[in-house]
Amino acid sequence: MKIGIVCYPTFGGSGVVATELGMALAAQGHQVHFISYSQPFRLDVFSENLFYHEVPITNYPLFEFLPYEISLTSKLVDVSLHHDLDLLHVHYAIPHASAAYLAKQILASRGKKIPFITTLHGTDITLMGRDPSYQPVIEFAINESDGVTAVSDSLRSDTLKYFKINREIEVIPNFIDIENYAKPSDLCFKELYAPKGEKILSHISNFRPVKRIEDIVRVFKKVRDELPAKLILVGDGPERGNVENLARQLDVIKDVVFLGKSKAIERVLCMSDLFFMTSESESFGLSSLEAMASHVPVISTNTGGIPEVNIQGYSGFLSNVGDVDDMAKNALTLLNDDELMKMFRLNARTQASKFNITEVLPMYERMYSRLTGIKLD
Ligand code: GMT
Repeated sequence: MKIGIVCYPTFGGSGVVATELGMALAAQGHQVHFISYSQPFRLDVFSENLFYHEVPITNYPLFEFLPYEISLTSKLVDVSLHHDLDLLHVHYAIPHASAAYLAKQILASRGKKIPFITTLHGTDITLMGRDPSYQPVIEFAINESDGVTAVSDSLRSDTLKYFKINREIEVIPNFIDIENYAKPSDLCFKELYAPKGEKILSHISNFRPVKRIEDIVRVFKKVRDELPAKLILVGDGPERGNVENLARQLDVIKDVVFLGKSKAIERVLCMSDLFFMTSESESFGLSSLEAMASHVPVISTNTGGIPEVNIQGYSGFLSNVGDVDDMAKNALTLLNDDELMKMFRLNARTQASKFNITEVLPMYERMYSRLTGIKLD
């Protein structure tokens, strides 16, 4: 099958999922064409089945705002025609679903029929999509998609709650390739960041306010008051300054490491004792799944789709949003009990294996086959 994948190329879960999905499809023999405004950061185009097409954005003095959606639509038309694509799969509804809808109409006028799938990831529904300046377009584009998927039951319910949806939404969860997270912990070089055997706590995100990273710093302060510990923060974004200031105010800055948009995710997780996800809203929480695959228990909030991934008292602990006392208590319960920690580490890996790519990829392939009429081998 020839599949066009549209995604954001930046440091965020939807782009990661789209990229990993495309690379896995290519490994299965499908031809995959990524279409984005810059190369997705996890995309390693070294396969005869993988292609990348950049959306050129042309400026003109009249435009105060660049018409990205038009450039994207034109690119979708161009790639679909010239590479004879069978299907478009867009990740994150804004503005990808409406661009795909328009591209489909333009292609039909040129005699090419092509279905498109929209995968909803989270803030395209729960935050941005609900904004009145986007809502009617998103609702229309979801209803006009040939297939719609949501990454958790929670996101599916939110979509039905916030929009008038007259079609089916299939839940296809996010996934990981568990083999990529299989390193034994003695190869983690933990002493680089914890030379005195300190516990390593970590977090990975795009540092948006919805992640409530300041809560992590507050929890870290409470933990570090009790035992030697380091906090490793991966990613960057609008909250970085506030997080750094708070770490200074609470006098923990010397034990907080900001790694920026590092690609060394597996290495950080490999050396971590606990992973934090303190979000106010989270449709799935891909980075906590990556942590669990690396045998790292997760201290999280209980919002959105997180409880579908992190299981209370098994792979980690869940608290109400903002309850830093409970999160610190839970973190210390695990950090102070080696036997319990050992059990949670194994449980985390077992729970993550339910989301292995071998389980999830066939769900997408079956949907592609149904919509295109192309039989799978
Ligand atoms: O806000 C983010 O974390 C980025 C955002 C995205 O679009 O990349 O993440 C959303 O999609 C991820 C992949 O499906 C999910 O794992 C995240 O939970 C979701 N973020 C939110 O719902 C806040």
